[in-house]
Amino acid sequence: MEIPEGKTLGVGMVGYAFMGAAHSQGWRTVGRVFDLPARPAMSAVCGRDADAVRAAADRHGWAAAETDWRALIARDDVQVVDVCTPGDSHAEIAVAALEAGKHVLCEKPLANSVAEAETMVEAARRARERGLVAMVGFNYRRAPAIAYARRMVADGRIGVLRHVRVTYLQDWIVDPEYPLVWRLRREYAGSGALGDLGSHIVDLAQHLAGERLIGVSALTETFIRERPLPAGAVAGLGGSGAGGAARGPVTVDDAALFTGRFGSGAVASFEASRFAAGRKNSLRIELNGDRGSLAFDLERLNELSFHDHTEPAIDSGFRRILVTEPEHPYLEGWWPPGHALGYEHTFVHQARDMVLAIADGTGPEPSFEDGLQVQRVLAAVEESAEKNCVYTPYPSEE
Ligand code: SOE
Repeated sequence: MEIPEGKTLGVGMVGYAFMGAAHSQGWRTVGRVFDLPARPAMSAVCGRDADAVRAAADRHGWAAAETDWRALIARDDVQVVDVCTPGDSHAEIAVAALEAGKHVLCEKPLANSVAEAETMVEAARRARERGLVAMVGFNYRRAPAIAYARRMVADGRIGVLRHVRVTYLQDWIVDPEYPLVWRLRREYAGSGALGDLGSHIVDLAQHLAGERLIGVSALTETFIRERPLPAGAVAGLGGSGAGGAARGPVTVDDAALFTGRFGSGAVASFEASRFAAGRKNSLRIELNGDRGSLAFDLERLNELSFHDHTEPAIDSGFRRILVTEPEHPYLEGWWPPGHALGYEHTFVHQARDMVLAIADGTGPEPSFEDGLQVQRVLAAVEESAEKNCVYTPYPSEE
């Protein structure tokens, strides 16, 4: 796609809550840090509440505010539509934007069902013929240490992969009186910890392994089945916002645990939970191969732990790689070595990769196709959990 006159790329964002704020940070910063073929312009943000969206526009640096996403898509100063709404509206907005000739960045998980994700992939395929880019926002791929780990695995530094072990743990709904927000309702979120956290770790596991899962076996649990309906706006994850007297059913999982198998024969284990007291946003991944191991912990996201199993055992062990050198992925634009990055920078890198994909016309990564594949894994996990194939260790009583 040709970059428009004046080398700016107008962005319009739908949704402005937590993810909208994170994406805004990315769009606002990216042109100052990286040399790009076009500088994103934050043209307009959209939300249903006129006062709230105007306030969000002012706070996050958007030039205009819209209350109808169709109007946002139709704007001449919008070439990229960034979808940061709950999952139930991803498909409708993304497909409409692609059909209107706009590039699309869509928050994860791509959709709330495989069927919706398939529709989005088909729209992206048609749009691609017109030079349009459709990318799904698995931002953790853009932590420099994860990108570097990917390179190390691809370069054979850990050899033949045997294990991937991933956990993504939060604790913002441990309190049974925490209100029934949209993330706890299937009609808005599609699933619970599984889609919200599990989608990230399925994507990361497959991205780092360089291959796809071919089978899963799962169990899910909803610990608290009824919660108070929110009495007003609820701010942030586990943030303020009281529940009222009325209660409603929680219709998603609180935790999802599953194992998986890759085509190569490597095996993986996954745990996604919102009930891990004390774990705020703890994402850990470890890969074991026949030549070594790699481990990443989001709470120490500028580091990788690397064990080289080819070294003499007497000296070997895990050592820390500080991923802050200019040669490390994404680091060329940032601070001198040792000056650490954080969560928000993954969104700056995401914006960078989106602009580069648009400019050089390459297929974006992760694509809507990748998002659909993750969606298929999530659906397989749900199906396995529903079938509940459990063997008891106790002899059955006749
Ligand atoms: C909520 O669990 C959430 O905001 C996820 O939706 C994000 O994808 C993750 O980055 C942080 O936690």
